Amino acid sequence: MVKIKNFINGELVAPESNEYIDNYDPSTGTVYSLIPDSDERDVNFAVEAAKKAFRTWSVTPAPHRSKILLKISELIEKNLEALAKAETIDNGKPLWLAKSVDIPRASENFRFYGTGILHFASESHAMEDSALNYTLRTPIGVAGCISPWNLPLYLFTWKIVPAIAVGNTVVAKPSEITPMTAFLLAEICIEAGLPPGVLNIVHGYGHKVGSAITAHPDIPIISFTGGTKTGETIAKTTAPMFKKLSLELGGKNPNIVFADCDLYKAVRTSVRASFTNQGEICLCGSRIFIEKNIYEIFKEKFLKETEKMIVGDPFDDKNKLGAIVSKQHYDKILQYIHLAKEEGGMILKGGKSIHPEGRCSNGWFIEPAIIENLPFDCRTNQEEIFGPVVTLTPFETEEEVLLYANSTKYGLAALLFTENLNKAHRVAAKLQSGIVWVNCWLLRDLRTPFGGVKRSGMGREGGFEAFKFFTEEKNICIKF
Ligand code: TXE
Repeated sequence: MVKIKNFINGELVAPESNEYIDNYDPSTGTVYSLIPDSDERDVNFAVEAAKKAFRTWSVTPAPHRSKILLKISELIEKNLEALAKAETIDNGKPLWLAKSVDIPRASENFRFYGTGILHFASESHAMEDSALNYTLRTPIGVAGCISPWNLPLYLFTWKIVPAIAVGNTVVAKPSEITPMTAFLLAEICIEAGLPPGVLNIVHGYGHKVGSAITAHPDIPIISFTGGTKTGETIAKTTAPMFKKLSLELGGKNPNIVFADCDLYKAVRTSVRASFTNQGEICLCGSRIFIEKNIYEIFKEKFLKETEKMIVGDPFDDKNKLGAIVSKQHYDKILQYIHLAKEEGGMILKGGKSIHPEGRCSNGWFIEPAIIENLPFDCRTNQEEIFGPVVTLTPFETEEEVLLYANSTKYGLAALLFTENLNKAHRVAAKLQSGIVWVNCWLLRDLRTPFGGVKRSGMGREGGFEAFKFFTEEKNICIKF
């Protein structure tokens, strides 16, 4: 039974408590490894190591920092198979998805920010009456980075790499539900020669380790990705401490299909946007609004296309969906499907738990659920389910569908399908979300600002936005 270790001051160490938490393989419902049950003591050791490392790392020339980050990117690529296998066992997602998306994107995160840092500059402002302003952007210190279980290595690296690239050091906590690839990344960082203390990983529960990070007086900046509820808890801690805070939270994203869309593209893209990664991506389009006069034809084609979303053993490439990440989340999704029925929803397809033959018979699997006949403002259409569950709702006018789309407390992403350019621009501008995809989904340019509005978060990740978040700005004005 693998005992995962914390990564503190460049070493893989046991938790002070010497206690461990069971780590489950969701495809089989069995314990397959152990996670350090760390606490404040481990966080304190990690912060001391990070503070010490900051003294040199923050003044290391960017080309040198870049070289190490690019080395890590290469080593992730070299270890793709092992990392993808580990991610699939830990999260339950299909192996083909971990190999084609999660792990390559983790490598890309190191490459993207490892090269971006070579081009990150600042401004100067010359004043006519002989004075010059210039802006200094300097690293802040020890950054606290906390990440979720749905895209474990992908989101963990998306957070820690820009922080380190600009010269901060990091104390990070991956989700206790999917810790394995962060543990393997620690070994890669050692091999790449990342100086001790630049990255520290403390595993364990959010309410113990996560809260110790957010409350630590020597961690002036926090970057969090996870549930909106947890985001609120963190903000309550950091606000009175005046910590810099970035929150990437939940979503309940609308997908608007107009009658003048390319129907074939709209159907295929909508199925992907509904069920990829078992629907456990906060960017999934879980509320599909279809213009009335194509509602029936869209529904028929969408149901047909969803039949390809076979659920089963994530190591069998024929399966498009794997296991739900934890028993708790599996139960939560099934409860929401039950709620949908209570609210008057008609389950057109799926929604039942599945027990595949063989090794996965005790795993946590749910057949993709398609539900219609629900009002736009019922709980099923307002609350984040974060699973393979979508609703179909007809609409007649733009005003009506914008009311529906903007009716939730979230505002992360939105999709819309139309071949009418004016309509695309007009509707996109009125959608309350941080990201809008038109005739596509999850097409990502890492330079773009990434994040949500309302209760989907605060601040933006991506490109130079991330570098600006992880640095402090100072304006110096010289009169001559
Ligand atoms: O969140 P949790 P989950 C959202 C997604 C869904 C949720 C799923 O929409 O709502 O996140 O992730 C730690 N103090 N996004 O259930 O429970 C916890 O240990 C400090 C949005 O994991 O909030 C874990 O490491 N930390 C996102 C992390 O917080 C605490 C993309 C997240 O856990 C803590 C992915 C506490 N009190 C998921 N309690 C986006 N917008 O991109 C828990 N944690």
